[in-house]
Amino acid sequence: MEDFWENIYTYATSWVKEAGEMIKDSFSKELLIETKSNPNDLVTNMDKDVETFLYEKIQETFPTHRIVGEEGHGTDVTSAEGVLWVIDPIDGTMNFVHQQRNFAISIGIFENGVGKIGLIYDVMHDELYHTIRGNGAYMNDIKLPMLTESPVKEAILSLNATWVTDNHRIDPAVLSPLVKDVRGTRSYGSAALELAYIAAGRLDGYITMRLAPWDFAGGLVLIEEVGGVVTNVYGEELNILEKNSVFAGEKAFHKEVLQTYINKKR
Ligand code: 2AM
Ligand code: CA
Ligand code: CA
Ligand code: CA
Repeated sequence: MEDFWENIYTYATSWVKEAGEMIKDSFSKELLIETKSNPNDLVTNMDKDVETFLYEKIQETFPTHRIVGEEGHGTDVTSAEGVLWVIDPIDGTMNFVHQQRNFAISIGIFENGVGKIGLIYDVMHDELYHTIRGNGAYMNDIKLPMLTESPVKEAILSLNATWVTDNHRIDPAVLSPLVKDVRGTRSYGSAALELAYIAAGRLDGYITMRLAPWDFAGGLVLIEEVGGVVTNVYGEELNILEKNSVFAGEKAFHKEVLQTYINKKR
């Protein structure tokens, strides 16, 4: 069984690196930028090209595997049975377009809904966060230690300012006391990188009210491998085929936040 996942992992990492090169090469060419659900929801030709590249490689090499991607592949996938790849070709497209950094390629590979491989590639820093379930998590060659307890008052929380201003997904009064009590807040604009940073111990938690499976699939496997927790914002298990709120974090921090801040206000 080990060899089975190692083989998939070896292909996946080489394709992700190759895709990273495609993205870097694209900076010298003209980028086509379009909008999706609203004027701030961007997509480029590179998002589509990278997804197609990965899709074709997986199809060719592992014809029985199923693939879900942000840019249109796998809209017919309704069950997590078998081996399922959940792909975000560029996570943080706004950063990609405006900053040419702070974006990532994210892949989570699941077997019957259980996370087996997590890959998040920070292309511009050439930092690959990777894990095969049960074998430890790494950033490039550096093994990531198990997460250590972080009380709220010493924690760094990642969240988008939207969730403590008027919005239609959560009462700002729920999260604003938490924002006041933590040591600091950050917002990087790439859910995948925010999740990778939790796995690397650089952030203690990340809260967002709406993510798609491809935003959290790779990060979920990485965080679980270092003893962290990934649920929805109310502490409930995530479904790998559905959009959800996401609350990822170090275990003690996650528990304290649910008990003291979120569940009290429900
Ligand atoms: P994306 O860049 O792949 O679209 C930005 O805060 C984070 O939220 C990114 O990880 C972004 O992923 C994700 N996101 C999810 N849905 C979004 C949407 N409708 N518009 C912009 N960003 C979205
Ligand atoms: Ca997008
Ligand atoms: Ca995304
Ligand atoms: Ca994306």
